[in-house]
Amino acid sequence: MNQDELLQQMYAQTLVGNKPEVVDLTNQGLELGVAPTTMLFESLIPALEEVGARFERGDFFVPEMLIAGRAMSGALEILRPLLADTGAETIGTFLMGTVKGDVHDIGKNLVDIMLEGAGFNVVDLGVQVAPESFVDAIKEHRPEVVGFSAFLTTTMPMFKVNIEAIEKAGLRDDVIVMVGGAPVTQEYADAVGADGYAPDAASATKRAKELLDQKRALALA
Ligand code: B1M
Repeated sequence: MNQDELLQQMYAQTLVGNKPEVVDLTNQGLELGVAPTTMLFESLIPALEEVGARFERGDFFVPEMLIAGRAMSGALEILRPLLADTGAETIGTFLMGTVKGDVHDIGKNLVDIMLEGAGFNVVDLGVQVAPESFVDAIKEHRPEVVGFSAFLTTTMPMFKVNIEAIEKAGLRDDVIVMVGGAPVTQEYADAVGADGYAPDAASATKRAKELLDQKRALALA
């Protein structure tokens, strides 16, 4: 099998949620020398985008989304150490979580991987994270950046609730707040008072570093 055939099969098997086959293809891809990022951006992510499109059209239902998500997660488990291990020095702590009411975590996990690759120490609180859990974790881990992920229009309002909880705890000036997730926009991030937004994992990492550099430069001034 050549690289193109492998990527096509990986796309097709992710689409139908065949986790064992996707895991097998991921390992085969590595043996063939296919770059982890190629598998991610040319096969796995496009497959999940198509799953979402089919769900919107009513051709797929929740179980299909669920198994496709599991297939993608199976591949990510294998690719994670390869994507995250760049040997970068630790530049700060990033506290991450999917907001209360929301169970989507694949996109968040991908952001974690890229942040780790860029040198962040990532503390991930998982999914359905309540505002008070974010506050407790800020007190415990003293992160430079806190990130909220939301993937539903119905859970995006939790950004504001979380920010208000952090303000109420007197911690707002201590942290940079970043938000993201499929339905989130820069306008929405501005409206809820977040410091930063990014549409995908690579730009989230870039934006987090920019914001951290700005904050550190201001502290020195
Ligand atoms: Co759900 N789901 N889902 N789902 N699901 C979406 C998000 C949806 C867009 C599908 C659609 O209609 N096209 C839709 C949301 C519509 C909306 O509100 N706008 C939807 C829906 C409606 C639902 C349910 C309500 C369905 C139902 O029950 N009727 C339900 C809600 C459950 C809940 O949370 N309470 C539900 C459930 C699920 C599953 C559990 C079955 C499963 C999740 C599995 C899992 O995550 N472990 C699932 C899946 C797989 C999807 C789709 C198909 C794929 C999501 C994904 O992983 N994408 C999704 C369709 C789609 O997104 N097109 C869909 C790949 C991932 C790499 O991209 O998540 O965008 P993404 O992450 C990106 C960026 O968003 C960004 O970087 C990531 C990596 O590049 N990013 C950040 C993420 N976090 C960031 C944080 C940052 C910065 C950037 O800073 C802090």
